[in-house]
Amino acid sequence: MSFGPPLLLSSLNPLAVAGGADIPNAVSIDGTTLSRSDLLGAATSVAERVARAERMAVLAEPTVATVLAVVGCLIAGVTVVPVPPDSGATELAHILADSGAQAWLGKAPEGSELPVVPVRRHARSWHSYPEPDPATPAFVLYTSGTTGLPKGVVLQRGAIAAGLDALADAWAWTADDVLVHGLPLFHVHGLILGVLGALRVGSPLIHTGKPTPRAYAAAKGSLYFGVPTVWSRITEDPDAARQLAAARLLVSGSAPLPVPVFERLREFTGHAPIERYGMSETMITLSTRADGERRPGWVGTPVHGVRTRLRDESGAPVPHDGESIGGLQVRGPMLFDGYLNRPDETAASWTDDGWFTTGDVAAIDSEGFHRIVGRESVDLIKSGGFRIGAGEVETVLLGHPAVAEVAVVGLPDDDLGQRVVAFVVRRASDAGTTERELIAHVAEQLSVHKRPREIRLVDALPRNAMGKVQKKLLS
Ligand code: MCA
Ligand code: AMP
Repeated sequence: MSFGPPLLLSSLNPLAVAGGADIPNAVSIDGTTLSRSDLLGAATSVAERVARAERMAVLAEPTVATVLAVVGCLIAGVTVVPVPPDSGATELAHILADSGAQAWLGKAPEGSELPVVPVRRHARSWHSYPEPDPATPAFVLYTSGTTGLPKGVVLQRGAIAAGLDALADAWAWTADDVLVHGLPLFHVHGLILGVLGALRVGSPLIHTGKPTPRAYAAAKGSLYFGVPTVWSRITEDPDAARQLAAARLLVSGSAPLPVPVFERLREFTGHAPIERYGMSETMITLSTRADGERRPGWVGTPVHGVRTRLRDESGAPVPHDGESIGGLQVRGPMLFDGYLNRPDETAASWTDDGWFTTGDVAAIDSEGFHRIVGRESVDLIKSGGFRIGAGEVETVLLGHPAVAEVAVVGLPDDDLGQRVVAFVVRRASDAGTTERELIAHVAEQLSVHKRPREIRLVDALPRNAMGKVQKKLLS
């Protein structure tokens, strides 16, 4: 049993904090700032309340309570299931049933029957917990596949530690940085990089609530995280953008950063942004480096411990010549431990010789620089950095009595990268259900970002001779 510095929370080492390594501003969120000792004391009191549990659900609003709940579980070695706070009924029921979460920690959504364990911000405990085994699952993160309901990605503590250390290396991220972002706390980006990264490295975190240009400018940090939509909106507010000139590093990820946005950011802030690539299943595997080339449209080289390769459809190697494209496969210590309760889908995502197939298509040049060309499947949509499965939205729409047929696609969008659009054929018997009603129906069942931005009512869907919908013809 080890009582060393907590693996994922090095800056919260109880001995060091008691011995003077406290800082007054470890985490600022939701209008509240916690010192390291406040955070450690309050989170350890959470740990005491959950220590005998195995898996807890956390309604991941951007609040102090969420941070304390997550940190408390990690101190106690309990697995966290972060739940999007705007989950609709179908999604919520699925996440709770599939994850086997035993209780809510902190706030619970209305109507949930699970027990609730409160998070008390002013409670304190200084109990010392042994460090759990690195193979202990830290999180089950729900993420969309091409079909069906979201899958639970199991991420172990050791994988997360390796992933965060690789980023600290690539970005020269140290305790001297002040991290700023306003991303949701139920994904790798905002939660694991954006909260645990700061607590492992020891840099203060300012969470802005929403990632607005004004809030980013006002925060005056050194290291900023954003999805491309956030960076694009910042370049549309040149006054806010100019205030980021004082930062050290601007980092973009979760979706492709359009080259014009890269160029405008450079023009207004003086910074060529760092671009990095990852997945819920792999954490971040590729990045440009603080001390290296930042090439617009390219996501850099493998981070420490990662290897990549390209394969064509028959499984044959694709040359790394910067031009040829192939399916991107990765290996590395930060990869997930499988999809919860889905051994077949887990097995299908790995090659026989142990590489994870990302589902992304890429090119690699002779220097090891990677360019992400797109996804193999049109059924995984990225909108505002959120991953949305077309099949999940289609199933919900088909559950509406007015809908006879539906095809959901991601159409190009200047602000969001892609926007969710549903092509719907209504039943002949339907008496005029509106687009708005169908959008509201999706919002009741799923998270709000999965709502189609647009419903197009059509007489028929384009199909091939086999009857399969030709999504590429929908635009
Ligand atoms: C949205 N609205 C709608 C609809 N859609 N209203 C009616 N019908 C619709 N279909 C509403 C919204 O609720 C909102 O209302 C308003 O319109 C504006 O919405 P939107 O344009 O979406 O803007 P936003 O709400 O400001 O969101 C943009 C965002 C957000 C902040 C960039 O998309 C976001 O937080 N993205 C981050 C995703 C992320 O973190 N992904 C990481 C996963 P109102 O104004 O009233 O609220 S990827 C990952 O973790 C990997 C490892 C990686 O690589 O990072
Ligand atoms: P998620 O699991 O939500 O993190 O989504 C992962 C997917 O986001 C990847 O498989 C890519 O398709 C996409 N993605 C993440 N980062 C980038 C990036 N920098 N450039 C292009 N696509 C990205």
